[in-house]
Amino acid sequence: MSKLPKERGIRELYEDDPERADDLVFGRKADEGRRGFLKGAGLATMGAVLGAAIPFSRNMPSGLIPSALADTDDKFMIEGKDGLTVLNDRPINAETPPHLLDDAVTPNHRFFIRNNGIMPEMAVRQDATGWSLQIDGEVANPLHLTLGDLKNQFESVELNLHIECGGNGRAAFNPPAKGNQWSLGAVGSANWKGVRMRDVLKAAGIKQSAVYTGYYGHDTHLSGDPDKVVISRGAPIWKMMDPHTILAYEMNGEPLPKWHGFPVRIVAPGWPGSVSGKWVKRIWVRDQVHDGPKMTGTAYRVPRFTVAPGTDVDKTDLHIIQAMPVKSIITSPKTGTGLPADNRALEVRGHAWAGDGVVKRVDITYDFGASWMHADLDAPVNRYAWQNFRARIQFPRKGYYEIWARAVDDQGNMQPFAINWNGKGYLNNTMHRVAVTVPT
Ligand SMILES: Nc1nc2c(c(=O)[nH]1)N[C@H]1C(S)=C(S)[C@@H](COP(=O)(O)O)O[C@H]1N2
Ligand SMILES: [Mo]
Repeated sequence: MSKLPKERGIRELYEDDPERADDLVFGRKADEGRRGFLKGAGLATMGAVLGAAIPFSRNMPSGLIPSALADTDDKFMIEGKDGLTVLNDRPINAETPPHLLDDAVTPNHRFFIRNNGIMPEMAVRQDATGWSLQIDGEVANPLHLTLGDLKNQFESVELNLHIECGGNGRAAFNPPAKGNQWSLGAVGSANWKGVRMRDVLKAAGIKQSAVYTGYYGHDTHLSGDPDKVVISRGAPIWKMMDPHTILAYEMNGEPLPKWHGFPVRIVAPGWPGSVSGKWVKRIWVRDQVHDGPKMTGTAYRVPRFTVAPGTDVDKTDLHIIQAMPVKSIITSPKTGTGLPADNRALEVRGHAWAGDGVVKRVDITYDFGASWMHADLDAPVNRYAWQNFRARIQFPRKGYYEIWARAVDDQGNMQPFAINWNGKGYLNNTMHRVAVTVPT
């Protein structure tokens, strides 16, 4: 029986060669030109995407991406999500178009998904029976905590915290960087409820020798090899001891959705999203920098100095990304908006965030940077919440405009015009620009 290539998704497959894709997914009988049953890896992937079986898969037209997976905008449907752009379906990676990130608090159905492997069954079933969190390594009393223990033995906190994928903005790299071609929407700021990581580490009797953590999750490797770890990253102890780094079990008042790490995930706000381990089962307290998959080599590392685009940088000249840089997005208007006749007034809205820092100012221009105005910027509702901004523009005459936004953090760092290039496509915090036409 033919099988789906292990590390490619249905979408990519259908784009390359629809006939072959159909064959692989449905096992079509070449002689009859008819499909067999949807089975194997194809079925599993579709099940994961749709959250349901497809009873009449035999009758689906061949040579097309199964229509149930694609809406009119050529976007796959993901259970519990609305309007996300799917970049890959194996593993599932989906981002939110900026105009759908307009809410002050990102709702669950609009929060981006970045999976590196296959979601654990426990998350799909939303059943935490048998789940526990192990804390071991450089601790005096290793712990095994059930969800009940976490909720009962530690003080709960609810915080609005932003998470941005380290590769958000990668699509703009030139020369291009391999990996998910995120444009702007691998970011969100939700209300997370959980317990402080530091309280849990203290309860485990964290030792003087502790310098770093490493998480392990319940997700499984795309290869199907149960011994292969998908991703295991961490952060220095000082970041883990920050009161805003939490073990979350709720997202916007609901149990963590399956996509976001049910039953428990780390939220280490302001750092690459990859530090915020999902479906977490173990936290290993280390006496050295953690060396799990995606901690070493070139992963989540950038050159210590700026390099010309395309430069091959020696691994010894790379360092691990810590805080993400200052950034903003314009969530209204949607790019391409045309104002109605006889109206030249427009409200611009968006969000800004700044890694471990605070955004001090957001500037807006609608004349290609010749002049800038200060947006009205809210203080964060708590540290590490993104900050909302708005500005009122009165366009002087009809024409085509671009609105650009740039944020400045409390250290005086400002968003750049151009990408500070690195080989893996990380940390693109260039200014977001949206187009607007004023007809009269
Ligand atoms: N166990 C596990 N944790 C993980 C990942 C993963 O694949 N497996 N992806 C990481 C990456 S790269 C990012 S950007 C965030 C994305 O979180 P989200 O899917 O809830 O938006 O989760 C991180 N935590
Ligand atoms: Mo990420």
